[in-house]
Amino acid sequence: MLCGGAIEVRKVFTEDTVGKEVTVRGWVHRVFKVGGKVFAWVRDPTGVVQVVFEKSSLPEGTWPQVKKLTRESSLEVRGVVREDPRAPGGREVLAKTLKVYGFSPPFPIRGKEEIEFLLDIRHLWLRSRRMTAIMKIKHTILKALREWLLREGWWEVTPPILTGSAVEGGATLFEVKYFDKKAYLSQSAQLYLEVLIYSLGKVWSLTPSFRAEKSRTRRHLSEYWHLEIEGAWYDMEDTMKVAEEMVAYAVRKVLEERREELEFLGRDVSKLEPALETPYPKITYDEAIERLKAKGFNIEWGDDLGADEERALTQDFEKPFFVTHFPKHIKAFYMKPDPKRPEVVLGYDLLAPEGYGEIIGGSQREDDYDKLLQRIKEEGLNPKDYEWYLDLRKYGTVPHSGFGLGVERLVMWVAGLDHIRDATPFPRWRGRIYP
Ligand code: NSS
Repeated sequence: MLCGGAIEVRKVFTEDTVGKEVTVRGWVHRVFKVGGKVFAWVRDPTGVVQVVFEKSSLPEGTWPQVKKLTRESSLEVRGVVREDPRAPGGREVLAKTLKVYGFSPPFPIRGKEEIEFLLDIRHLWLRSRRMTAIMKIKHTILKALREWLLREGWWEVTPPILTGSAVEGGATLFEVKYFDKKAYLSQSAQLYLEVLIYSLGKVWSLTPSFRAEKSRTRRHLSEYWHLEIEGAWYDMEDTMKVAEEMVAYAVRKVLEERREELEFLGRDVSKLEPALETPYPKITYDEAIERLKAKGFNIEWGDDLGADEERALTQDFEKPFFVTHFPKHIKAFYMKPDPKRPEVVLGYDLLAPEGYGEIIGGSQREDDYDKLLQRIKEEGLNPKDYEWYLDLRKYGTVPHSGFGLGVERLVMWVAGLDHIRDATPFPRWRGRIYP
């Protein structure tokens, strides 16, 4: 039961309501007149039910209101549930009373609108069944990731968003005025999580991360939700296990709890099933380059893998897979070089299949003071800015590893979206910050 005695629309169908009186509340999804009757499909967060209005069943004075009902009018209806095979879901509500909360002028979305227009009226487009389905899938993914981490004993912590230093390189930093100083919006909580492992051991956080990406692509936002973990005593392989188990668990939960939404979106769920089974395949960067050359790519050892290269690699796998041991010079300063092969790092990306590509980036961290200092200098960073970070290697250093997962990237793949913008209600990218 909802507040005020109403029931969720879904329950009209799932509970023993036939012949009984119920109250439902929501918004008019469609309204049409047939014969002397008015039919309204009423939508709430749980579903859509057909409500039938007949003048003779309603109190005096209600009929003029019924005739004024438009799409997106908000209302509460009390009525009797009856079976009718012509109604969606096989049941409908014959209205006995109507309370309108707000009529709606003609709704600007009628279907077939251009994407730019839909983005301009995002605040209204978010009522669509498509966006609702995606937001529910995102909810279930976030819940599952949390559940997994809490079950496995990881501490949730709250790193800052305003920061004094770059994690992932200066090129994509958003600068903000911080009183009379400069500060930056966080690109990653990693450095703070590294601090916290010295007291808590295994930590995670879910925060917005900001990247001033210059180009507009289908998989980059300038603000996204970043789930990051960091574990003391964890080596690279240990965190890869965390990554695959967590992702497999999230996919399982979505398949269990959000099948209806996946189907509504037209997602081929058989494509997700292989991801339930771990471990995920692993290839090295060297092997990735060989595979790409064999596919006709003009690429050399040392080049970074872009979206096209990643997409090509995903053709070889039906589940997420890791690419490991990237060349040191294309990765961040904090990654630990492989002691057996110092030109590559103990770092990895997890790529989602079906062309989606990177959803996770992680590594073992450099835990030696002198080597880290040298890397900071090589990258042209100011060691003064990283003094506190270097201290972690001075006061009882410990081997440790972690990763960051782009929540919208994961949603994009699981829900089968063409563009990352729909994986978040209010997308931001270069040139767009509305609403
Ligand atoms: O740059 S990452 O690859 N890695 C880090 O930020 C590490 N400091 C994380 C860590 O080890 N704690 O970003 C991690 C993930 C990446 O795999 C994507 O899934 C996602 O963050 N990501 C993005 N999602 C959406 N939009 C943009 N621009 C974006 N950039 C990264």
